[in-house]
Amino acid sequence: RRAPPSQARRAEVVFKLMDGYLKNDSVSLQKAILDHVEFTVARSRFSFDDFEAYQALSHSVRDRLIERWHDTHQYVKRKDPKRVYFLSLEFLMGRSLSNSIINLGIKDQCVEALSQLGFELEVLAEQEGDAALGNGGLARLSACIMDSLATLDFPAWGYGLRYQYGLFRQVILDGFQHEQPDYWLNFGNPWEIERVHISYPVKFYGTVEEEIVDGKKFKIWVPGETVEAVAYDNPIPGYGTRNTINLRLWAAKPSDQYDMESFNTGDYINAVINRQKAETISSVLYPDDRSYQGKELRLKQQYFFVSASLQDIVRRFKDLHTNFQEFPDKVALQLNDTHPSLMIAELMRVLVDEEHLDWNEAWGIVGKAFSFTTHIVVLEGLEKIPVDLLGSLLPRHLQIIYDINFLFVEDLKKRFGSDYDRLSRMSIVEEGPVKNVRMANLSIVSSHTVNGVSQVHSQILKTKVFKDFYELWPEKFQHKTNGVTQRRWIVGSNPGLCGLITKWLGTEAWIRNVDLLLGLRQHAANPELQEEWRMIRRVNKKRLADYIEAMSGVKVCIDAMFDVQVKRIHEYKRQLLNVLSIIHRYDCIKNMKKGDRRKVVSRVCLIGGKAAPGYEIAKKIIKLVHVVAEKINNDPDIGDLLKLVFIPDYNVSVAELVVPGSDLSQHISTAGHEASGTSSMKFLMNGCLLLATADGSTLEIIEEIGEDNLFVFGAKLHEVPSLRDKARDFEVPRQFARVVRMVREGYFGFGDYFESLCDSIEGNGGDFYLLGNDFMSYLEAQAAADKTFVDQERWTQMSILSAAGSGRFSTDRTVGEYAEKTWGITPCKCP
Ligand code: CR1
Repeated sequence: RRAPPSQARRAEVVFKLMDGYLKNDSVSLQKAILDHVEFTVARSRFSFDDFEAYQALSHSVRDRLIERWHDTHQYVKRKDPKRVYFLSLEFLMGRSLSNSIINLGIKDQCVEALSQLGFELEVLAEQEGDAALGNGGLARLSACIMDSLATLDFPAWGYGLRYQYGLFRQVILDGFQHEQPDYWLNFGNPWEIERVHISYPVKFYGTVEEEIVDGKKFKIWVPGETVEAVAYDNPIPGYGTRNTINLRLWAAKPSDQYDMESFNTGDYINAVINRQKAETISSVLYPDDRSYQGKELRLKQQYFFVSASLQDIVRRFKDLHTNFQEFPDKVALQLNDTHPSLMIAELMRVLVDEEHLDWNEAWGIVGKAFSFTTHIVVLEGLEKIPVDLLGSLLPRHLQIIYDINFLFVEDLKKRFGSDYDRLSRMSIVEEGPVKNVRMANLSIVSSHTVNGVSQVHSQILKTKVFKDFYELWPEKFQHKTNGVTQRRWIVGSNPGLCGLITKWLGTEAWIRNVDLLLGLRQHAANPELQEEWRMIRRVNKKRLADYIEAMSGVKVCIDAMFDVQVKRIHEYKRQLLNVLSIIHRYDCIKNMKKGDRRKVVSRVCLIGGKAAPGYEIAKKIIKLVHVVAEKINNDPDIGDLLKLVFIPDYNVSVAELVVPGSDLSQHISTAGHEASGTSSMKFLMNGCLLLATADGSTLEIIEEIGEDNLFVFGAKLHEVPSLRDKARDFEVPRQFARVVRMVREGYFGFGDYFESLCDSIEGNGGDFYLLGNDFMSYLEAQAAADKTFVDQERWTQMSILSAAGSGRFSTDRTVGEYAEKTWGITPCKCP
């Protein structure tokens, strides 16, 4: 074989052939699209449909992303700054085409290139399926954070899992939720790059033995099973910058060493089938966003993710460094909730068992590398792993966790003596009939910082959930209020509003510097802006109304107030409270004299969201929405005064349609239960008014835009415990009792089926989420919203002030704070 050409010789050839970067004018794009139709999609240039055009366009865009992505890598590698690794088991990316085109700044050119070929960008964008590799808030936050990290030029990587099945599709049959698999890769995914050469073995099971190296004893883990983790890279472009970072997702493949034994028995076919089982590790996303307790496959996913990511990170570090003391100067490891927290034990194992550092040295490095964010408010939500399960799957890690805990508890004893209650609360290992590892305790003990996702959430962590830890290490506790990216949530999903904002601010700079939105405040009362603002909102409402009609058959009037609650279905989020108030509204209209109906403000109530497949009560709430909707929408007496529609299969791209088209959006969790909430921020940015409880990030929204500019109601955080204590003496308001009775007694049908649902808010000692308690103040807030809606000038002013005050809720601000206060990284802008 001939020797490969030298690097220099190759570079000469490459430069001769290249006439620079790919060009972004419309003719070059057109040529690229046609080339991809012919050679990538393998259809004829002279005949291809919308989907094929989408594929070809996507590949043309992807080529441009890859150039920038290569440049960014090379540049960052040369500069070798400290990088942050954002570790998350979930990323809810949604669609990529429009977002990439916007961030690359080539939208106009693409529109032009396509129009001559007879295609429309908007139509092609609809061809793309959502990448739904996550459940809800936590996962969408990860996606928004990636956009901001790229835009702000931070040297950052995202790591996650490439599930073959994303979050289930919600199909409604006869008003009931059914789950269908989301095999999202069926038609290929142009946004990922398979890196067959980047793969790592990941080990499971086996035993721990000892080896002696240079006279010293070391532990060595002899695995029972090995699978291969293969990298799939997803370039994430920044807006208004060349920087394009990487989201690396791992897929499981059988390893050459996987189960060789079964081949020796001669049953070749079954041995192959067995091997294939390795792939199940990354095959499906767990659809329950709050409990995974005790599932072996889930634990396998976590470790698979952790092990592959850390091998990759360590390899990158070792490319340029030999001394592990420098590791924390180059690497910040961000734990997105406890899901990736096994990486703590894994890093200890790598440093001690493989790199042969001594324990204390390794522990010092771990403590400087990790930071931990929790997204949970209630103690019961925290993740625990049964010791038995952990010990069998990851024997060495269990030993390490025990050792970390032993040293930690010894330390505690020195400080707190024999305060055994405290020690047992703080211990990483929970004693009891089933011994568990408390992943949050492990994360706090091992990280240099811990934070909640809103001000009040962080306060609750300090005073309740992690009180003991706060008393021990007050300096570790920080707060970082969540955000959302205005690139997707205004520029992408609401182009009309984007243009209007730019016109009135006289600059596009707000797309990178969102604080500039404050400049809208001074125009909020300007009738000219108000008029244009309303026009744009109307166009969005029309688009949403068309969608509603297409999917539900219900025709809605766009003069009505579009009142929306879209999010995962949970008792604490209180969709049930919303439905009950809709029943109340219906009941009131029915009992009104005909003449009084003229005063009623028409409403279109939209509710959407998925229920975890095993969450009975949540599923009943979905059914209730449907039966109530059926009754109201078909009541000729009601007409356009009230409509109720369930939006099925709520996901990122549905949100992009719903958010810009709604007038009022509801965020009505019982105070103290929503860690932050992020959809409220999207609605706010789009000039939608909020109807909300004083919970999570709403408190900061109130601070920012003023209480007069949204509708707030309900029990306050400090009142909740005593209200619960006094629940038995609470006299349920007549109106509340009446609507619950209507449900119970079968006014909408299915009375028996809804009995347990009614019991959950009325039964003995029930109503934990205080629906009855908040009902009257909720109705008052609803009435206030009605009253304001009639005064369109006032409403529009509030709408403008909402958008103007939304700058603080951009992930650009969130990420900037993490970079400075938690990760210690600075921008590294690719020239
Ligand atoms: C919280 O419930 C928060 C997001 C993002 C959620 C929500 O209030 O806005 O995280 N938690 O921080 C979650 O999804 C699995 O936990």
